[in-house]
Amino acid sequence: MNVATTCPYCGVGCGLRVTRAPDAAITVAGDPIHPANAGWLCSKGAALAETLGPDGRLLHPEIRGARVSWDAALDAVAAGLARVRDARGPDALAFYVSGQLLTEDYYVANKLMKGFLGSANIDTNSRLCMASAVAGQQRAFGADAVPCSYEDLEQADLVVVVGSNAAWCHPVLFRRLQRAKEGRPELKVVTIDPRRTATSELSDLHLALAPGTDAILFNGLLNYLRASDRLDLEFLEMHVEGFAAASAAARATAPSVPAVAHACGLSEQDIARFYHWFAHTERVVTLYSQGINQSASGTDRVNGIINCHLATGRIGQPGAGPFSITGQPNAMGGREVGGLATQLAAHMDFAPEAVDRVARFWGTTNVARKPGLKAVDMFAAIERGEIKAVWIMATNPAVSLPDADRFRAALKRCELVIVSDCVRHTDTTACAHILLPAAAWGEKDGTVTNSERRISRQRAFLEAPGEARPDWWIVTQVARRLGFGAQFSYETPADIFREHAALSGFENAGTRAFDIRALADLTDAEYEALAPVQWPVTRSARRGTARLFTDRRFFHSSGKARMLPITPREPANLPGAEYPLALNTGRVRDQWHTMTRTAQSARLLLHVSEPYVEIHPDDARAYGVVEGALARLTSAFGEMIARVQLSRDQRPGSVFVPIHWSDALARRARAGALVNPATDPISGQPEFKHTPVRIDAYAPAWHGFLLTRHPGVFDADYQVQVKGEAHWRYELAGDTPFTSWPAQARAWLGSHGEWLEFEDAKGGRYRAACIDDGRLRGCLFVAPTHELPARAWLQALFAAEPLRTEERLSLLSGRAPLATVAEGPIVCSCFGIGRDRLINAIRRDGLSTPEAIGVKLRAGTSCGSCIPELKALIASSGRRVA
Ligand SMILES: Nc1nc2c(c(=O)[nH]1)N[C@H]1C(S)=C(S)[C@@H](COP(=O)(O)OP(=O)(O)OC[C@H]3O[C@@H](n4cnc5c(=O)[nH]c(N)nc54)[C@H](O)[C@@H]3O)O[C@H]1N2
Ligand SMILES: Nc1nc2c(c(=O)[nH]1)N[C@H]1C(S)=C(S)[C@@H](COP(=O)(O)OP(=O)(O)OC[C@H]3O[C@@H](n4cnc5c(=O)[nH]c(N)nc54)[C@H](O)[C@@H]3O)O[C@H]1N2
Ligand code: SF4
Ligand SMILES: [Mo]
Repeated sequence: MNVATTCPYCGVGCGLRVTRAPDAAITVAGDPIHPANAGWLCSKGAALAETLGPDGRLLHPEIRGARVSWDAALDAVAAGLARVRDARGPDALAFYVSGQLLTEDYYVANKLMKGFLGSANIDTNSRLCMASAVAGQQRAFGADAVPCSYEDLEQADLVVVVGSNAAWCHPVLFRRLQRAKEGRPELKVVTIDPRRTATSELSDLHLALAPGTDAILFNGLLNYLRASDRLDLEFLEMHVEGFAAASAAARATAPSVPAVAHACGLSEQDIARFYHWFAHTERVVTLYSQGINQSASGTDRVNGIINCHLATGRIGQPGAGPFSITGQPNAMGGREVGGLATQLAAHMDFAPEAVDRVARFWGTTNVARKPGLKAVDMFAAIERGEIKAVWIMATNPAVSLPDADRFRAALKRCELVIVSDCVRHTDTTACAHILLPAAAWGEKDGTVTNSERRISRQRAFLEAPGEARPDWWIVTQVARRLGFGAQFSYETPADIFREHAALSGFENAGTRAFDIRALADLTDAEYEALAPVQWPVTRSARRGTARLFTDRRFFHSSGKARMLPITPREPANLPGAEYPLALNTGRVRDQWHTMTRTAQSARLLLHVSEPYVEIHPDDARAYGVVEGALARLTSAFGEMIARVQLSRDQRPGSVFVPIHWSDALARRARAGALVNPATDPISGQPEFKHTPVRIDAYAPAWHGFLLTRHPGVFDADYQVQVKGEAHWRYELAGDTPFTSWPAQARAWLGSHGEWLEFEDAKGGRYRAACIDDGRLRGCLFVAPTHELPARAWLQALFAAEPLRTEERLSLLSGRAPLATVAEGPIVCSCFGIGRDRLINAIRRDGLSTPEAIGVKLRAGTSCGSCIPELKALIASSGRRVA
């Protein structure tokens, strides 16, 4: 078997080749002919085969915890939705869906809610992700259309990466940029991010601006372009409206380089350098992501960027344009079907003629006539009891919403909560009355659209386990039970795709950007074989369209693009006496969101295995927290505990926390609990990057770690579960001491077998290992502080043969009997090469390039995702942190 499909993680949309050996072993490799990645994969893509196991899957429908048949579950969903609609009206219903659904799933969910249930209360986690980019593009271009292609990054002479950690979040795209720069060192890269990241390692200039000041920086740029006569006056005259107002606002709010430097906390020289490069380079791409979008002024920030491209005519040309990169594999597909509550379908809004058109196309009289509630408003309406029934598909809002404790509590009180997921135990499935087992990646068929508008097929290569079924099937079955069988008669994803493509072209005289009508009559075989293609795909552009706006026509009725006057605003709440630091939240390289899939791979957990808070050493000193210890972060909304990591890459005054941990894997480690639910007034996107917080040392009565062959739940106040090779690791801490550690150890690990123990009861220290038939079954190490032995050697013993004598003797020291090379936290996941070993080799052998490291240690020679970190290690191995 050899199947071409698409990666289910980030919006780069890499093509994959999946093969199954005769012994059923699955191998996932990059597809050498997919235009997005040409064979490359990042660490997450390369580890996909490790996440396909049946462990933890939701296998059967359940109602209130009891297994039921599909018929019973689907009847209950349909009856529940109908009951609420009939009693309270359609706006008491809501669907909350996801950019991880396939386009076909998304299309039918949107059609059911907006066309037949008659409410527009269907919103998606893309509200948390891309909504500001969508709104900004609509304001500027008259359509939610991303102008660029990936190759524009390679063809540019200046790439400005703003609010994006692409090295970790879009690794293969970053790799393409890196290779372009290696081939053409004159290609300049500027990164703009309050912290230094793996991405900024590639840059010629890094602007560590004060959080939330991007609009001032770009207004300053617009002003500079005008003052230095670098505008494209002809383009402005012919193709743009709104220049005068935008320019006046820029002048008023960012009058000079010194003023911008002051407001953004940057040096005048750095700003002048950036402005000069931008002004004097024709081929400029500005790549932006969540550092721009996730803000209470995200839409304005997007338009501030687009303004500078419109003012210089740098759009619709090779190597030029403002480029919003999408996060999820099908964030774009969701926007195309109209999955946001603020859109109707196929790039149509709720204007009466659009409602009428869609109603005729769908054969219904019940189309919603006004926008529905945006994600945060939707959950607030659930909290107020106005929404009585919600169906959540392919997203984990109990973790990923801002103010997550509050909205989780709201969900728990909601009358009817239906959750479709492929995983049994998530923080959101814990709130559900009805659970519907969804088929997962590898088991379902359909299409996704990546960041460059490229539609690719996802193809099934596995049987779904248990009774799991594809999302489109589940929605279609419910629609039929609600009496809409004629309009939901689909038998295959291809049926749905054809209808979706036809709607995109329906009465579309070139006024709607999203147009794939040429795909509306694909045969089943053609759909099956569909090659990756960028929309629009029309009769005159059957092979797709790499770049938009090459004809300089935009989608506003004037045909012109629009510049917007931007008045920069500060984040919704600023740090002050009670909460003196700005909390920034984001991603780490090897985990995906709430970890329901990536945490299945022991290898991926080696890179970062525990929630951490990155803080500047000066702030750490001021707030009394130390490297490696635990700290408590508190905001006006909630709290979390995280391991302290000191870094001079962090801008003083702000701290960074990864978003990934949930109650399903940890305790008191959910970043979302702290996040301010303030949203952008236009896009409704929450301000995930700027919540004022306080940090202090968390000093529990005891710290510990436990290693075991079997997962479990332990009574600790702080707890993180980490899957390893042949074992599970638990990082633990507790506010109250146990009366007897030996008894507690036996309660947790089972009392049988041989026990090796050491106890210093007065000193609060305890170490134990239990052994079955010469093999380690578990161990527990406890101390009054965080200073405990490194875990790596003990962990490795679980995968090894029966213990050797010298290993048994060393067990309770936690240290290898013979001096072996210290590994440290893993940097290269492919070959398991750690930081300490790399630093040793860099220093000892004078390695000065990632290639030299690759020759010596192999690190970085497989997927290459760690190359930016290798560069950072080379650069810093002479420097010391703290
Ligand atoms: N490994 C991994 N990759 C992923 C994902 C994942 O979960 N894991 N998720 C995918 C998804 S859905 C998304 S949306 C993307 C997100 O991709 P990115 O947007 O690249 O990722 P983030 O880490 O959320 O944030 C990006 C950067 O914004 C910076 N930032 C914070 N505040 C500001 C500010 O005021 N101004 C500027 N200029 N920058 C600021 C942060 O310091 C951070 O480095 O990643 C996708 N890729
Ligand atoms: N603090 C903070 N919070 C954030 C962000 C941030 O930067 N900071 N970023 C936000 C952003 S950009 C995003 S995109 C969100 C992501 O947040 P979520 O969407 O909540 O995160 P995931 O873990 O991807 O959730 C996907 C769920 O769908 C399930 N699933 C996977 N495949 C399928 C399928 O085919 N069908 C079904 N039915 N289920 C499936 C998974 O098991 C998982 O439970 O987080 C947002 N939250
Ligand atoms: S860059 Fe990595 S996570 Fe993103 S699509 Fe490619 S392989 Fe998947
Ligand atoms: Mo996202």
